[in-house]
Amino acid sequence: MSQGKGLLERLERKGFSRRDFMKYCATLTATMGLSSAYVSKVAAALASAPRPPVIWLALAECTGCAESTLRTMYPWIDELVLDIISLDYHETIMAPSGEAAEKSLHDSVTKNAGKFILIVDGAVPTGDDGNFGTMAGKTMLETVKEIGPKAMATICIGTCASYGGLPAAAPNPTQAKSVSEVTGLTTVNIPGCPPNPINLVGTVVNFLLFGKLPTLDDKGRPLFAYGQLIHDQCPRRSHFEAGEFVTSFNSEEARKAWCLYQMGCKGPETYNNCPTVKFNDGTSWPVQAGHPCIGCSEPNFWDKFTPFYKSS
Ligand code: FSX
Repeated sequence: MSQGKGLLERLERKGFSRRDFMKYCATLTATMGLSSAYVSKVAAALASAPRPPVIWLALAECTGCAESTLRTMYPWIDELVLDIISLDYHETIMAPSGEAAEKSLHDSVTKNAGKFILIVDGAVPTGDDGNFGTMAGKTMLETVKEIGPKAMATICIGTCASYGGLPAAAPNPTQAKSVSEVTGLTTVNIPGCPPNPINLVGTVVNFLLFGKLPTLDDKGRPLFAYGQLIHDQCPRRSHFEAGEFVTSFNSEEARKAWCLYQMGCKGPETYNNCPTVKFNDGTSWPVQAGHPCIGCSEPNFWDKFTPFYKSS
């Protein structure tokens, strides 16, 4: 797909300025935990670094991960995401279909064996020998087990691929599992239901800048994004410490200011950078909008955190 020469020129042709681009680079640099001295290096990596070939498999999921990655508030960000990688296969957005799509997949795997990044969204159904999920006449289970070991690295986008997520919720009729469980591979996990696309971009840019994937926590998550609890970064935290809790959303004042812990907020158990990065180009995030965190980026989401509106 996109072969990535002259990113800035293409963005400018679409009406997006260098200033927009540098603003995004500054946000990305801060998100990656790098000092502002790296902003120009991040910009250079985005604009000109060689693009790693990427194969993106969509398994059992709701497509929210692709939506959150590709349908951002400013359309040039999806261009950016698609431009920093050489996306050889993504069945939802690629032009070829049927046998031609399948050929693209296998041609890329053969040509780039050991050199491509595999991105997976969605869990892997394993019940009935994997027959709950098939693509091109093969089960998702067969496909991910065949392609995963040939990749240089595997990045799981979303909680489903990372830990099983919603498809693995009880009673888990398809026996859905995470990518690492079925392949035995160590995966880089970017959980969230959906995840924030800037954390994917940060992971790939870390690779472009430093030639390696970012440092991970013990659940496979990049520390730059998942190193702190939501609660520890939450602007409502002072109200938690003062014991001022919202028990119902019955006033605008309560919705805006008070701690949502007694409404079931899972911020004290959930690691993610939502409070600082936010969604929709930094516009807002669930707790800012008055909704408790539901712990969507943690292992065992959904079962562990339901019922959502009850404090644990
Ligand atoms: Fe899961 Fe993603 Fe939630 Fe949906 O691909 S993390 S159900 S937003 O789409 O996998």
